[in-house]
Amino acid sequence: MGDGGTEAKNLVLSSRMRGPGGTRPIVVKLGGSVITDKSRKFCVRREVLKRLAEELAATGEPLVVVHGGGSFGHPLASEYGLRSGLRERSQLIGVSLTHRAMEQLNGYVIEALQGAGLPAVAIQPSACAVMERGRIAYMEIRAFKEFLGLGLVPVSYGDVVPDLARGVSILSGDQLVVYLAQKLNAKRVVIGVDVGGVYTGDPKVDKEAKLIREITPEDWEKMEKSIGGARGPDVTGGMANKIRELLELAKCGIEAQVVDATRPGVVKRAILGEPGMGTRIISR
Ligand code: ATP
Ligand code: IP8
Repeated sequence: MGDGGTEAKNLVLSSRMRGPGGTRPIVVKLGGSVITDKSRKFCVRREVLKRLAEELAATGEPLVVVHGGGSFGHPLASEYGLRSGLRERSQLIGVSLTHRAMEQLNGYVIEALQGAGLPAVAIQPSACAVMERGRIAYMEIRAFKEFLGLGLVPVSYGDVVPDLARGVSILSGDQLVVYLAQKLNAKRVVIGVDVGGVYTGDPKVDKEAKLIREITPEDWEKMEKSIGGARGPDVTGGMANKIRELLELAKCGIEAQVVDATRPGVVKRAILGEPGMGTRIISR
């Protein structure tokens, strides 16, 4: 252990020495379609999580991890009609249950990351974000910055959060990824899903669907109609909404790659900057 006081002081000093811009992290989303079975309520894929955690740890990069709701958050948010906000008191228990389910899934993610040797720390969006009409109006991100600077791995997730106009809203992991990537000046963003990237149609339904290698804000209008939602309950709009969010990021010059996180090694390679996998969301 050594001299705790001096060690802590040194760590703080070395994080300050990285300068005002701090560490440029890579923001990684572990999709709910990957870490849970979206066709079975509350079904976590522990083996997949373990493998992904080991991949993340092997990169040695500064990371911010965000995960989606999968079969934990979405079924409850849908059951209690939380997508369009609060209309009656009977929904309040749904807010509590949805948040609790997300905390449970987050617990599995944190455990897996710790198991792989990563110093992961959960940051609860409902305690630091406020939305207005479904968009983040304010979020306190100082803890993300400070933890990153110390070499910790902040881990956040899609959540049910206060909304100034609607009572509550569902903050998707995708909107959160984009917000954090902008505020933390991310080097890049990697989005892990359970398919090979973005296709001309849902590849689970349309066997003829072709992988789209790149999407730019200019292409999007032509493509938008064919890009569908998600399989199973999903209150945040599935693949099409993911791309809409990521295009905003591309406009700020931060590239995102949507990759198949079910294939071993792909997430690690994407984090390390290997091109040519999945779909790049970019701006020319
Ligand atoms: P979560 O929101 O729980 O985190 P996720 O982000 O991992 O989940 P989804 O929102 O479920 O993923 O989106 C991935 C799903 O989108 C795929 O399983 C696929 O079936 C579906 N999909 C629909 N249209 C397309 C498309 N054009 N290209 C690729 N996948 C598509
Ligand atoms: O799965 C949604 O986050 P997403 C979170 O990233 C909840 O869209 C609470 C359903």
